[in-house]
Amino acid sequence: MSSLIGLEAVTGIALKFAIEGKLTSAEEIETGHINSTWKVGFETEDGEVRRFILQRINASVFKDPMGVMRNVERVTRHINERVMRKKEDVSGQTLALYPGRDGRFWVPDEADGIWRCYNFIEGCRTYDVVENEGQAYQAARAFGAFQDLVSDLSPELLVETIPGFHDTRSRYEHLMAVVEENACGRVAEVGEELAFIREREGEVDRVLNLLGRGDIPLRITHNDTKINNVMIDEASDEAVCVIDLDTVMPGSVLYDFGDLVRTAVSPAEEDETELSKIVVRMPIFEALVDGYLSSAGGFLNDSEVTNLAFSAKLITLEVAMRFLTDHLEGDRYFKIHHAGHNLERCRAQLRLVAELEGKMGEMEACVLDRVKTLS
Ligand code: ADP
Ligand code: GN1
Ligand code: MG
Repeated sequence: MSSLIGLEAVTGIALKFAIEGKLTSAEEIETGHINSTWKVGFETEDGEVRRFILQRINASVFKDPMGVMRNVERVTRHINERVMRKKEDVSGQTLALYPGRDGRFWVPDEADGIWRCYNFIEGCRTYDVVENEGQAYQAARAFGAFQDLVSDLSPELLVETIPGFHDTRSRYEHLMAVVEENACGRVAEVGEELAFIREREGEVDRVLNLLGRGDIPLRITHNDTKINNVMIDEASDEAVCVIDLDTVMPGSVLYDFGDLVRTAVSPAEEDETELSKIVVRMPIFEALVDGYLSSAGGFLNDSEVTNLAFSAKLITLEVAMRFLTDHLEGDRYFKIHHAGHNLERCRAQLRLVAELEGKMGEMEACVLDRVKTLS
């Protein structure tokens, strides 16, 4: 479902950014579930076409859009400085904000929305489903490298853009409260899903307890590492750049690794309705572990490593709970493309949880095996 923002409004916003040339194209990108994202093209007088991303921050998800912008400014500046100093980025493409004509990195619209402009990462695309092990390795390497790049950024400089974002216990309790309320009368149809989630209640505290005891540290993490948040070079399959930085804030690396597994390991889409298509591809899992350890292996502690496989199950359960909550609350958070979409997404995630449980022993053995080859 495309957003209600029209071409005319986007054109008006585009002209408020300090971009040289004439706007020649504007096309909405509909892969993300949260923001309104447009690809725009500008042509200079000598015929050069440059592309940009214009994005309207979803203000009902991000209650403090200015805080989000401050975080994104800090993170992109920090990464660009580090990459320049160390020449860590082989491709030369990193995410950068473009200023508005008034010098600020955001532009307001008439409905009090906040827009920003990024460089378009050229020659790349995102995938909703990973096609091969090379892509999996590359994506995991890129998210590990991202964690490394922001590891020296002071946590006090970043606001928590969505409080309790990966507080799995709160996510569980909130779902139970929403079930109790049954505001849209949809609870009767989700008995099986609720029973499945309730059976796993004990597991929602595991990473929170590890954090609470100090067994695993709070680090600056991406927090939304789904596979379509990394740009992959179309020709070489190399991961070029991590995007979607709105949730970069202190967290656990486990949620980052887990969410990448959730979105990469199965050959089926996140909203697959033919549940038998949802399976765990072990060669892809191995590639994710290898790629992640290649860039993050140097800083992870033992407890983080031991829980990598489990993290995939935990975050998949968490995301399933979030989709179900949104379905029961009347689809207010995630963009949906048809009625019942969030329930379909929830069911697909729960099937993936079951598949991950079936492979947990194998996945844990794989992590241990790969770690040994590192040392
Ligand atoms: P959302 O928060 O809604 O997921 P994203 O920031 O992930 O928004 O953007 C949605 C999609 O737009 C991405 O999956 C990607 O395909 C595309 N996109 C976003 N930023 C860029 C960029 N700088 N260059 C090229 N494509 C981008
Ligand atoms: C959203 O923004 P996007 O589409 O990359 C969501 C993630 C969920 C994901 C599920 C800010 O990610 O947390 O895991 O959908 N982002 C936010 O697909 O809530
Ligand atoms: Mg995204």
